[in-house]
Amino acid sequence: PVVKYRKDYQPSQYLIKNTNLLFQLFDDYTLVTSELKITRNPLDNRETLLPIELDGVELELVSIHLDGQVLDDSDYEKRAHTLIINKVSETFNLTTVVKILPHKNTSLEGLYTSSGKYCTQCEAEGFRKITFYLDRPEVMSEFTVRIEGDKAKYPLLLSNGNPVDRGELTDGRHFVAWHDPFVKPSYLFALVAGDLDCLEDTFTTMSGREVKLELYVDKGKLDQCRFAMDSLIASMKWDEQEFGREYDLDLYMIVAVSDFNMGAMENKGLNIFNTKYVLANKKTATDADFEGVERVIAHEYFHNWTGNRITCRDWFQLSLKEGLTVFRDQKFSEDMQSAAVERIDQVKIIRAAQFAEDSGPMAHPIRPDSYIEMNNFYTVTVYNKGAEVIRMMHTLLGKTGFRKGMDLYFDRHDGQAVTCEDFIKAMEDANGKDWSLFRNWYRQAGTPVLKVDLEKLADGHFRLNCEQSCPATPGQEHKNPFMLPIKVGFLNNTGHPVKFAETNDAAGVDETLLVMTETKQSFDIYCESDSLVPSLLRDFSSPVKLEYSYTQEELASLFAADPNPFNRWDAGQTLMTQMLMSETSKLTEDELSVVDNAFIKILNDEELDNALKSLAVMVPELNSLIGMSDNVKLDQLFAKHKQLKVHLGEKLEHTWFSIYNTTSGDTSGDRWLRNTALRYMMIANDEQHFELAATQQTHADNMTDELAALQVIANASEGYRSEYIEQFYQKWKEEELVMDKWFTAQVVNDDEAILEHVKALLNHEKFSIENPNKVRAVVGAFVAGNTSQFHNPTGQGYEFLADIIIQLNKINPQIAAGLAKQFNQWRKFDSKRQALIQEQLVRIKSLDNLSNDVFEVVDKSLQ
Ligand code: DPP
Ligand code: ZN
Repeated sequence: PVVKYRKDYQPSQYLIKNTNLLFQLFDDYTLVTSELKITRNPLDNRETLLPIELDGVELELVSIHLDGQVLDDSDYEKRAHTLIINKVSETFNLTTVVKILPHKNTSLEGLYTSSGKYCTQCEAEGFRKITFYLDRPEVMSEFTVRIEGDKAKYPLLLSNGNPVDRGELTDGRHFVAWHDPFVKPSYLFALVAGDLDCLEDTFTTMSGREVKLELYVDKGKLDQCRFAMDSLIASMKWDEQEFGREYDLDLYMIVAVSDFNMGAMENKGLNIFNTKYVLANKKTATDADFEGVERVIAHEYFHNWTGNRITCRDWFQLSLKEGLTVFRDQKFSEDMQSAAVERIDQVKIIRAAQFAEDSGPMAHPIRPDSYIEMNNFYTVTVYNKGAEVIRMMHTLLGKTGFRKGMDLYFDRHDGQAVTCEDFIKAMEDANGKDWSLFRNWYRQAGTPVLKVDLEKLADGHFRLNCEQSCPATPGQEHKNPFMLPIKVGFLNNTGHPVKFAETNDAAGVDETLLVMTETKQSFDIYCESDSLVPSLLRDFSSPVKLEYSYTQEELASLFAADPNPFNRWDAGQTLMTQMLMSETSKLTEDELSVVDNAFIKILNDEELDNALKSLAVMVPELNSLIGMSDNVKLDQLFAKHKQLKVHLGEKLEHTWFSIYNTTSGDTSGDRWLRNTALRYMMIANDEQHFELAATQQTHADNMTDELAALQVIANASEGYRSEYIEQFYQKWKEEELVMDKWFTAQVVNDDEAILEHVKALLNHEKFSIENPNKVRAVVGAFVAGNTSQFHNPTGQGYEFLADIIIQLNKINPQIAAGLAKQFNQWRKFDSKRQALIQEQLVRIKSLDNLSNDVFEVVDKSLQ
């Protein structure tokens, strides 16, 4: 496998002005004819014209013409992944015909079929599985596409842009031609052919243009589309209001397909979506599903400006569009839902998954320096930490300054393929800043540790001493300091928020933003109070690990009264984390009562909304605890984690019961709290409360409640399970997405025997190893969601995962590699588990025909 380095970047010597494609879809194969108008890149300053190397993978070359002349065998060379044409001029036309096999394509990259329809996925480097091309994002071309296929089977033939021609052919075939007036890189190309239902609507843009909106789904699913359409309309409006960005084509299409590696894809004018992020109605989708749909619809729509109009120069710059677009979808969700709840969800992802990645063998900066397989770098670091970095800019500049920077970025770079550096520069220039230091966020991997203490210098005068450091990561021993925005406030010794000042004579404020730019820095605080409890890093203002030696009482007082809802939640999490991760093998009675007292206060707080209450009374997830630390005693952690949950269930059983019976269930917050109560009640006594859960499952009029009940039932003691699991199955077996939930509910049971059940599910008629959603629902959910059984000391969980990775390596390398990353944390565990995981990694690495995707992950893990 070849490693590609960011430092080796050179502009492409050639560009493709026009791309003219003909797709002829036949039952067993597809013919792709491509006519490319190629010119020399004006940015190229090499002395000689080199042979042109086109990318192409798994293509059968049928014919090749250069400027209308057939090419001799000696004029070109076809290798495994490239087609090299030796003698070309400054401008020329190249025509190739290739044969491809979409029906056999299980990698779900390039052109493939999914339940009877054709669709594409080209990002990052899938277009080379369709035709020979300069498959790199800086090559932006004007596309014309003609699709021919059987009219009865494929009445719909879609591609990017606007339809410009259509007509009948012989043998029951027809064609449609498309033209996309916007130049685009190949990764944004899309094609769909099928027989689908369509929900139509329109949107009038801020300048008064009418845009047609079309949402295509499998037949019979129209009643699950309204929410996605409304989310699209809301996103279009929001981007106009918040960023002044208007949609640019007259048509916006979304097609939902069941077999999809990612969540969705932002192809110009023709988004292709995983059904999971389109289909939703109250009966089939949970409240969390609705939020997911709204977020992903918005994300792909926002890419039209941040990604499509302005794209990436090369794939090392992926965070340019992804970090920024995640940040934009986060802001959108904060405006649509509760800002605090959204922020908590965002930070949970950072702590559980991104901190884990940052401390493992695949740690990389948000702008990576090298990769073997680009697909491995669609990571929580590039996406979610990338979004945190953009958020810090927003925090430092404020909403107005950030908007100025965005406006300048759009003005300067519309229609271009640019770099992360161009984005930072626009932010700097628009605001007159020098952000040399800020760039370390783009260069350095690893999670910074921020250590803070509070010193009392005199009555009314305190000092916050801050020190930052960042652990070594692969290839980066020494780290320079980061620029850290630190939002702070204070409580006094009676647990009330107090005003304070940064200088002796300034007026008091409730909150301030400290900006740290050095390794060590101190900040003076003036406040008339005997003692202070600092509320640090409010809203998680920098993506760091905070260390402050809070006492349990201090944390309890922040948990009870911090006016910043994020920090209030976080204080509870920190309180429980400290106890769970301490050296002791059991929690003491004192510790347990600190938590249950704190919970009672939260649950009785009439000001706090139910969604925040539910979040506050959740014990930190095992993944998050593992992700945050470098060294984990798993058995001890599992035991204490269980002890805490059982204690909270039992001790507060009456409270849970009364919440369950008095909370209405009309809003998502209500349902959440009620189902949280049900979960704790079942932990306390599943025999006694079983009837409640069974009744809820049977009579629920919405999937949130129905699934919550199924989940607790599937987790109850043996003997209770099958009847209700079967009932759910019979009711929902025709709804694929509901079946995914049904599978997942069954794999998280903390029972030794669960692995056998998981294996049996792989043979279930509704399971398919070729469908990524199903793999995620069973295997992904077991590995990531059943932490204690995945890490069963026998090693059987590890062997199981390795078996699946080996099987998927051939079928779908991208999904296989994603699963292989689940082994990446192995060096944090005890030596026995380390040996067991290492054995599996070695077994995978020794495979013949190991894909680049999986190789890169296991090789780095073993280094
Ligand atoms: N479709 C993926 C996303 O939107 C990759 N661009 O993040
Ligand atoms: Zn994206």
